[in-house]
Amino acid sequence: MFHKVLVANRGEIAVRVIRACKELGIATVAVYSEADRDAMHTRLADEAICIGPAVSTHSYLSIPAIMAAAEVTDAQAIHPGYGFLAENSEFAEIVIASGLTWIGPSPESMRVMGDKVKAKKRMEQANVPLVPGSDGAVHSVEEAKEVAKSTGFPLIIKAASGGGGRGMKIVRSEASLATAFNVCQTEAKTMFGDETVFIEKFLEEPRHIEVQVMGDKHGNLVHLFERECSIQRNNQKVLEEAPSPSISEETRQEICAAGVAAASAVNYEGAGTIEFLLNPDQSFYFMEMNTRIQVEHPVTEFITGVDLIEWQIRVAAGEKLAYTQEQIKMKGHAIECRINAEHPFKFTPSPGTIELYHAPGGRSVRVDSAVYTGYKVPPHYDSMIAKIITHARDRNKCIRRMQRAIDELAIIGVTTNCELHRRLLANPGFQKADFNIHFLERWLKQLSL
Ligand code: MV4
Repeated sequence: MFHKVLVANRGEIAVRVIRACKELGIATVAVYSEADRDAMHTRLADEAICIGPAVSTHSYLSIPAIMAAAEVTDAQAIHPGYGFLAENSEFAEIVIASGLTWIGPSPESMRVMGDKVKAKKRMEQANVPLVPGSDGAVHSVEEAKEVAKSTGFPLIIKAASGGGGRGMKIVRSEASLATAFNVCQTEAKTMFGDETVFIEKFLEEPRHIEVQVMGDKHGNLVHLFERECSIQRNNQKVLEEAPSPSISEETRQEICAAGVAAASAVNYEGAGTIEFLLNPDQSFYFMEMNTRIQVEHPVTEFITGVDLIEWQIRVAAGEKLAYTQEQIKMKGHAIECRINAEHPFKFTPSPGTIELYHAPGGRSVRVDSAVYTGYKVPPHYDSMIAKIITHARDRNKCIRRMQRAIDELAIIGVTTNCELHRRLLANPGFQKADFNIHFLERWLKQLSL
């Protein structure tokens, strides 16, 4: 097992990784920007190295600065968390080439899944269901018109190097295809340095279901069931839950098996998530794979009892999974609400000093956060300041527990989106689980707040 791990991240996920390391008896190194001198991760770690100014490109995204910090502290391994460099295969290569252990999948797995055209090719070979569309990349408007003959309209043009909603264009008619295709190619070139695009039939009313997997270095790979992530706005998740209230037990078996097949096809090691689109008729299709731990991992931890960060570290150290697929059972229901320092309905960021912070407590309420009374929420990073996760025997009890927890949460000094969560949790459509990826945006439009 490692004796020292460097956490190449900040905020709540850095605190989460530091906690897991401490419980494993591993010393920790935090890296922080000048804006995070007083941040919780900086204080909790055994050692803390300032790696640069507030701006991420010169701190949390600076590979030389992070590698220098690992060297001066003699860290054996690096945990990238999520965001920043977590899915940067060059960073993973450099970590490994420097003789350290990368706490994550192989750079090869990251590269394949990071290129959505290569990923779909690999999925096709593994018989993972794909949205009908182009056979690989589409290089011209003429080719796009050919594909449109089979997909029909609406279709969606996606950047191969995109993901998470970036570099996508929905096309509803032949007349707008040429312009959309050219814009998508140009934007892809600008945003990702790669103009490769592909086309899929656009699914109008899908849900977003994702399957958690964990693989070790000995060929063992298991799933830890699915999460429902349809409650989102502009591709920003707001509330997630496990298990999904929208799928049948039969679909659960099928979609989790598809997740395992997808991960096996890239010899996946560590924690990963396969994202699917689920149609109202329960047909589902591969969307993309995230080769990192995700923000919403705690809902899976609550229903399975598995500590995913602990197992990321153990697996990276060469340990075998302690669980067979049969031994992984799900129990009850879990919900996570992302608490952001932002206006609840305008979504404008609200940085500033937290004059008072009081977290909820009680049975089966977990708060993952890096804030405290007196903490200054910096404007430089994303606005999420806490995650409240609740667990209960069934979904209705879990909703009530979350409502109680949100009511107990006290944050004075910055505006938060607690009111959005309060209204969402009380919304009949949400309570009946009658929603898909458009639910929140449609409901907010109705509220016209
Ligand atoms: C789609 C789709 C409908 N049909 N692909 C959004 C981000 C990236 N994961 C891909 N996304 C979508 N791909 C087809 N063929 C709808 C979306 C989509 C979406 C997916 C999941 C969760 C939220 C979303 C918000 C907007 C669009």
